[in-house]
Amino acid sequence: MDKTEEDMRANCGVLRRYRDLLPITSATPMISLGEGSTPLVHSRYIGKTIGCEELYFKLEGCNPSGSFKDRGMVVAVAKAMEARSTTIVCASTGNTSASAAAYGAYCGLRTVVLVPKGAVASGKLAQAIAYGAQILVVKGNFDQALELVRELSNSHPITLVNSVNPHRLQGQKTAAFEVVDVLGDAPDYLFIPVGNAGNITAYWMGFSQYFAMERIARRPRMMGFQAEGAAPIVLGHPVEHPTTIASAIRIGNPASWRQAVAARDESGGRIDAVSDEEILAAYKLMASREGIFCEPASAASVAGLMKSARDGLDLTGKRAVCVITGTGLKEPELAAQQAAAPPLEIEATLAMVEQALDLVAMG
Ligand code: AN7
Repeated sequence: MDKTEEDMRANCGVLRRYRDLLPITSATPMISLGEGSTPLVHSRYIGKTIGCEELYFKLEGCNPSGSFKDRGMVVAVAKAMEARSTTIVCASTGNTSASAAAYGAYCGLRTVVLVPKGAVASGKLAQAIAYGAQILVVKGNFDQALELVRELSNSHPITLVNSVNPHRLQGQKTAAFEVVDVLGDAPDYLFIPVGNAGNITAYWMGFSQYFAMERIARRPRMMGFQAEGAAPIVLGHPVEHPTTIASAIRIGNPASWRQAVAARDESGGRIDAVSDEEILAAYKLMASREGIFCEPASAASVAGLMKSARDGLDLTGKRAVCVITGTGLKEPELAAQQAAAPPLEIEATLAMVEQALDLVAMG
């Protein structure tokens, strides 16, 4: 492969790191905000509680805009520039809009984002504002916003950068490459949240490509998790009014539905639902026991892992990877709301600090 060790060390971005495995031509601008090459962290707590010694978290919140979306966005935006497009558009539950706005700003493109009213985490909206995107707040849900941008991009010279743009999934598949490149092989199981179902599709593409290249001897079982109130794939029909605390995956009619079902079936995996209570419990456990502050949608994969173990999935001697799709900093209010009590306020004296900590003065 035409890939230097130096590129790997420098975190040169997804386009350079995996240029031979992506739809890149000599005319593709090799842009990068430093996306990809995210950490794969060994679990020190949750793995033990479920008898899985080799559990890893893929920290996609470490990408430049704080979610996995940057992997696909960098490819979609590079290809848009290659095609001389000057405007990009997306509908989003938040992270896609933050990512599109970041790369749009970096590349000097006009970026338009449609977000469902009152349904996007504050940090994601703040990002789109800061990066200078044109934001349209739609009086409707994500599925309606996606329908609108599909129509818009069909009738105007505007590039749609939702995951229905095939370049998005091409970029996102690189996360599967990285997992294998670090572990030296495919894991036995991949646990992942499912919203619009692009990411589970992309990981399966990535593992399948490495499998075809004989880089891995087998592919992992794909274990996808939707939120109970927004679980169309589990139910087998669209959900008109999806509800869940995990706003990122509040999606009732996933664009990559068929591909996600194929990934599940070809891999011998499952797509199941987890409740908001399970999501919140996993969200808290990840931060307090693993040191990983993720967003609730990301915790759905951890909740799904724990539910699978409770339901009898034996992970002894198995290697499992949980995809942690975005950072908890996107929605700081939620962590504050979940606190048992507000932080203690004290006078600025050592005596007060010692008293508050039940420490006896050393004299
Ligand atoms: C943190 O930003 O759909 O199944 O518009 O932000 O590929 O949709 C976000 C989805 C998981 C689900 N975790 O991934 C959007 C959007 C986080 C997310 C998902 C999303 P897909």
